[in-house]
Amino acid sequence: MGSTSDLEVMSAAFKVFDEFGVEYEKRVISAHRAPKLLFEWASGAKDRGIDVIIAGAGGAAHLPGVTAAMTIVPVIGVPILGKCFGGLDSLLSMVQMPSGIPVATVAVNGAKNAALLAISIMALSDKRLSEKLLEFRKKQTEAIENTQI
Ligand code: RP5
Repeated sequence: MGSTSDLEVMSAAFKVFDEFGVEYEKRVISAHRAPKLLFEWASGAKDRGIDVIIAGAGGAAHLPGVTAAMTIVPVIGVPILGKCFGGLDSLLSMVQMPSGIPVATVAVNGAKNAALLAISIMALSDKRLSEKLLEFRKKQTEAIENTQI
């Protein structure tokens, strides 16, 4: 994430990974305030065995796009709701990536879905994770079907 101010929103992703037993790195690295660190971290991600990167940022939210430019590891962007424009600034910064460097962008503050999407990607080559994801979906469906109001 770009700032510690993003931590509360991004914590929804950590919760999902903890529930699924997925290991993750949790870092604050700003594309604008610490570009050299971002380069070192992102360019080495694949060799460190990272399968998917989730980048949450607000405002001029370049973090996922710049990260995606430095690695072929899939990058999921989480636009963070900031003080202006209802999060549209972050959303458009991420979703309007130029052709050739994709960022899979989820909803504003959509950290939970970012984690679930990352798990879907990892589940393609991980049977245990695939089974857990199917179980999660089953329980989610049952909860809706059994809802009484
Ligand atoms: C972005 O600017 C961060 O991702 C954060 O969402 C936003 C504001 O950062 P702070 O000023 O709170 O550090 O880089």
